[in-house]
Amino acid sequence: MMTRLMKLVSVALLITLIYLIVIDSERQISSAYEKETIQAFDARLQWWRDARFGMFIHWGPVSLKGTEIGWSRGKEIPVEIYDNLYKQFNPTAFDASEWVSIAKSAGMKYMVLTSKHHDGFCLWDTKTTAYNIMSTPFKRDVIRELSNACQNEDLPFCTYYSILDWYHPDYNISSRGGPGYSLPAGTSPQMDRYVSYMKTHLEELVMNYGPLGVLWFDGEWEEPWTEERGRDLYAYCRTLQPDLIINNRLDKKRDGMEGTSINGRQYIGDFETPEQRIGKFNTDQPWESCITIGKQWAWKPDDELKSLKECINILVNTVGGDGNLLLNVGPMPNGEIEPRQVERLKQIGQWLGKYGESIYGTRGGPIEPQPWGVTTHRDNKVYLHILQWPKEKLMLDSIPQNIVKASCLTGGKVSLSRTDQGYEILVASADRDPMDTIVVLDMEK
Ligand code: JFZ
Repeated sequence: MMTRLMKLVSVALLITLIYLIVIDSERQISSAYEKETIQAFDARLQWWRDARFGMFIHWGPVSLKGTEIGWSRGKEIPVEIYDNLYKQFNPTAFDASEWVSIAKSAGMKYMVLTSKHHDGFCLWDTKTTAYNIMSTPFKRDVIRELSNACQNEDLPFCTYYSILDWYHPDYNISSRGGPGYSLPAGTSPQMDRYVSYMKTHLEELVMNYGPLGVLWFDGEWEEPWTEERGRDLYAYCRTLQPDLIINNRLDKKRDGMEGTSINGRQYIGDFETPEQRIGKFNTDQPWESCITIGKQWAWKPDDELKSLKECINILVNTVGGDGNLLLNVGPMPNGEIEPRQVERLKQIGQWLGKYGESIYGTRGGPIEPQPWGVTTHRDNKVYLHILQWPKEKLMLDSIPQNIVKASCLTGGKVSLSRTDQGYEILVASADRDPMDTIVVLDMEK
């Protein structure tokens, strides 16, 4: 006969089991907003995953110096000089619709602009601080103009926001400061007060300039930021706009520049953020690599640009790994994007104009990245992006279905033969594209 204790224990076990099954079908993080079914999560991220390619923009008064945004404060540029650059910031050639049309000509499907970087300067008309664009000789609300231009052109407008703020006296880094940091005399930092300052910013950005596509947080790694604060801020932002997409940089668990989360699915935020590198193949967790077109995030005179081939290589390898690419440009102090960069972006856009069907709306795989290249797929089509032809034959041994037809998107003929080891693919050397030979396979299903 079962004792009462045994009954109690088995009921408890049953409840735990039911709980595990129910909870397991949700993205398990914590607050009400984070408990979302996988279906709802996928639906919310769909436009962004389909987009695959966006423009990142790092801009501010620091472009006057041509040094790195945020990081050069107190390093290459003394704090007193850095913090007064805004008084000369007058980018009269800024034209929001021009930036939008440059992004479009590059084939980019969304735009992420720094509204506030680590230096604390606000690119919009905020009521919270005078340290903003309206105090410059320019006196035009850049975020307003750009969000309007994006809306007019159906390009989702998104914004980057730095949690850490080396300018604001309430941001508590008395323990280990940023570059050149010293607390202003007589101030006593107060993190709770700083968080409400941030929340006002986010409310302004979402409610006055939204709906936003993505809120791209950064600067979570310093001591004053905690996981609890991250969780609270995530819920706060989703309350402002329920379908907002938020990156993983308000959690404390980011694994450095890899940008992945130490606990897999258990992180606050919707996607992972590898930085200056292509993320690893991952079809479970959404991810986005952010990579500069040159070497610096903010504008640098004569910065060394990536070649067209490098850019295409990065884009293709990213999408083949099932990620998005956020390619960064840093506009000049006069408000224009540098012509060399515009030229490169147009070349990327021309390539996408011809071969975009193998990128947009696809997912990475089914074959994981190989020494010869990567694969993408949509419906019953698989795209082989052959970046580096193997010396011998190109063998596909892990294609799960029968191939009905093979053609070459980049021109020329494909010969396909079936052997005991799998399918063999051949494109004559004259028909190979040095940038990327794209073979389209029509699959049975
Ligand atoms: C961060 C920013 O610091 C950088 O300026 C840029 O905005 C990028 C997209 O994101 O990059 C980092 C963050 C942390 C470190 C290095 C670069 N770090 O801790 O070494």
